[in-house]
Amino acid sequence: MGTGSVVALSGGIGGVKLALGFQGICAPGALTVVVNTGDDFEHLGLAISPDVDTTLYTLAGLANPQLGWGRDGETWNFMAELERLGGESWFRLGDKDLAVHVERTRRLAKGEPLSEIIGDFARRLGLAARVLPMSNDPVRTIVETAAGTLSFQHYFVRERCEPAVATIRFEGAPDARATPAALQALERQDLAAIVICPSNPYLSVDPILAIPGWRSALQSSGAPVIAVSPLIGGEAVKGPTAKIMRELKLEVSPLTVARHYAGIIGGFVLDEADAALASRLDVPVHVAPTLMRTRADKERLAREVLDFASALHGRSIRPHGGSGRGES
Ligand code: FO1
Repeated sequence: MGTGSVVALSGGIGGVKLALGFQGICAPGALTVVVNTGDDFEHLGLAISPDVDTTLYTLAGLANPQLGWGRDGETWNFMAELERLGGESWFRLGDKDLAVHVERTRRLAKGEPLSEIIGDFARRLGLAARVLPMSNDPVRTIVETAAGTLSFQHYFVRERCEPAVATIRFEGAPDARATPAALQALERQDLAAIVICPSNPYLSVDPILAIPGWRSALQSSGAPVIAVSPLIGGEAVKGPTAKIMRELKLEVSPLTVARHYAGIIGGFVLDEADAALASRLDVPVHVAPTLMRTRADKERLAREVLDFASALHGRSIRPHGGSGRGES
């Protein structure tokens, strides 16, 4: 289809909508989705990778459309029996989903890197896109809240994001290495854009950027790095982004998000509702409808992001410190 290749950095439900748009317009093998694994945890003795699985299921057309996570047409026998036995039931694992956790846990225990396991699952689910974890090393998002220190899923699912957030940290990130295959995707000669999907910047994108190799790889890539605003008219479409920004005493505005990515991005996509803010940004801006309800919405936004990237590439606009490979 001649779009060139694309690397998308994403969390779970929000970000993967745009990844799905890219999958729809990119040639087979041209899309690499690098996924946050700060949400991963061990539960009931199983290795759970929620954002990776949400990405796999969504791109494979197998996701539960109501929940956004887990499988469509799921059954819950395991959960019901676990509850009957008095087991932990706050984190719900459907029967089909359970197979993924069991198989991932078995292969990790044998020493296989997470990226190979996920790559194999992606192939078996028939994906044309490449899905890679941000790192094969464990990184765990820890949320310091008014209710104490919480691991990510305890904060997000068990406590329903209710406790006020004071700080967020990424345990293991300083010593983690970026996934080598993901870094290689950034070196492709046909790379058209690196896209920071409209995921929660503080919970879903920051864990990726906290890994030392990622920030520098993005800064030295020859392709434009473009972030898509996760806020529309001062609110997140879904999830706690705006709530967390208020708790962190940040102005709830796409300007705050764009500034958060300063030094990395060479362009920012604002929603039409926030068009008036465009002149206040110090990176090039593209204004677009960013609400993605239908598949057509997702593919249209993906196309607009690629056109924006291509215009930036032509104008040789680089993020601060960028090297400018391949410009003519
Ligand atoms: N989210 C929930 O709100 N409740 C759940 O019980 C739940 C279970 C679950 C199981 C597997 C999985 O891959 C994801 C699951 N999620 C659940 C979603 C997930 O934990 C969060 O949406 C993400 O971590 C945030 O991106």
